[in-house]
Amino acid sequence: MRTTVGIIGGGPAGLLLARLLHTAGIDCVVLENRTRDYVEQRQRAGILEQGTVDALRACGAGARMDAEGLVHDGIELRFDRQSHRVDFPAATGGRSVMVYAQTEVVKDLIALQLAEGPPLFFQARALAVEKPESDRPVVRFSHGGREQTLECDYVIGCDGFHGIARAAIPAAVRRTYERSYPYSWLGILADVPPSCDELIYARGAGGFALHSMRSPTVSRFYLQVPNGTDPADWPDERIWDELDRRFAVDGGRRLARGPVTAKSVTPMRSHVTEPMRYGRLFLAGDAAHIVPPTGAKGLNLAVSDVRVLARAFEHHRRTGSAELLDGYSDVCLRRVWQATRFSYDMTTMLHSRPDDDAFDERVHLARLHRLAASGPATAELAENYTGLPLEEIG
Ligand code: FAS
Ligand code: PHB
Repeated sequence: MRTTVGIIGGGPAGLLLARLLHTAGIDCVVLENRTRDYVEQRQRAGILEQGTVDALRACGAGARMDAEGLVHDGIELRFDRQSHRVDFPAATGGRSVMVYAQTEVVKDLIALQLAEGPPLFFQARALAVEKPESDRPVVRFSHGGREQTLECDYVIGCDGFHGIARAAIPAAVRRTYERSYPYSWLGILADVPPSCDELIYARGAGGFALHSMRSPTVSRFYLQVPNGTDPADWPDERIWDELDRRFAVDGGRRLARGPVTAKSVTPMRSHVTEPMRYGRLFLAGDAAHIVPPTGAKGLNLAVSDVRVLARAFEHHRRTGSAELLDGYSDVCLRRVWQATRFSYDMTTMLHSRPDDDAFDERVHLARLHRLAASGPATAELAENYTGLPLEEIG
């Protein structure tokens, strides 16, 4: 098999890149290891930055998002039993975010691709990227019980943190920056209407909690838990009691309760791989970087990577110049490090470390009080949360 751009991974990065290249008339193929059902059901992100919303609309994948998504103009911060709202449009000159689950974005992109192309192969596991430094790289993959090859002009690793593409960059070239946090998130899906109109981020007694949502009838919560926590140790009653404890504010009400339909534990980590390109191999999304989800950046960073990359490929096809392709890694890494910094700040400000003492607790609360009291500090959070402008690349 042969194509111009071989894409490994059918998550948000791979699927959106395929859509953007296809609509620019650049042929590509997506190899996805899992089944369609698995990819579409995998519970992940929930918040889309304005730039992500614009990109999905522009490539014809925004109709259901606009019909079913929830536009949010702010978030609520809770700490010291107080509540503070961050008003996004007031602080950013009109930007907001969209609550529309990653599962739904993936479903919309898959439906489009199966209807209009390019080729999307499920249960097609990439085994290796060969000759990435040549002008004819090859992806060796297994599909339908057979080992096959995909000959490309370019290979894009959109295969997530546990994929194989990153390792195709020689260790002597690859630089890795990592931070593991001493806590995890217990993610909870519950069949109950949200008890709030906008997301609530809380630094409460006992640790962090987040009240998000998936629709007017389905709520999404996260609780900070110790690393290695077994979800089975958290029966519904314990979940609801701990959520009420962490969201407690003076004069507040208990949460509406309902059946928990899914729960899973995700460790918190930051990871950046530099460079995001080696020869004809490019990395995009979680294959290159991971951020703790406190800043709702993971999915949105994947989208900004592939927007930059698609623009670079389109420029190359139109002008023959590889200038934007050559600038891809540096342009993306500037944004990746800003998102990493923001996610680190949000995470350390809102979570309690096991070794935190009373002094640490007071300093974290002072950061939150300053953020709530200072217009510029609030605006800085709103700017980052709704998404920094995408760097113009020609
Ligand atoms: P993905 O991991 O989504 O997709 C990679 C794809 O490549 C997968 O479908 C995988 O099956 C496939 N693949 C892997 N190896 C392959 C191979 N050898 N051959 C072929 N295919 C292969 N972000 C947020 O903003 N908010 C959140 O709340 C949030 N929660 C998360 C919870 C979890 C458990 C995880 C893991 C991530 C979470 N994230 C969150 C981040 C997440 O949304 C990612 O940023 C987003 O999925 C990135 O998309 P991709 O880069 O496409 O990677
Ligand atoms: C989610 O709805 O899954 C979500 C929202 C905001 C975050 C993380 C996750 O910061």
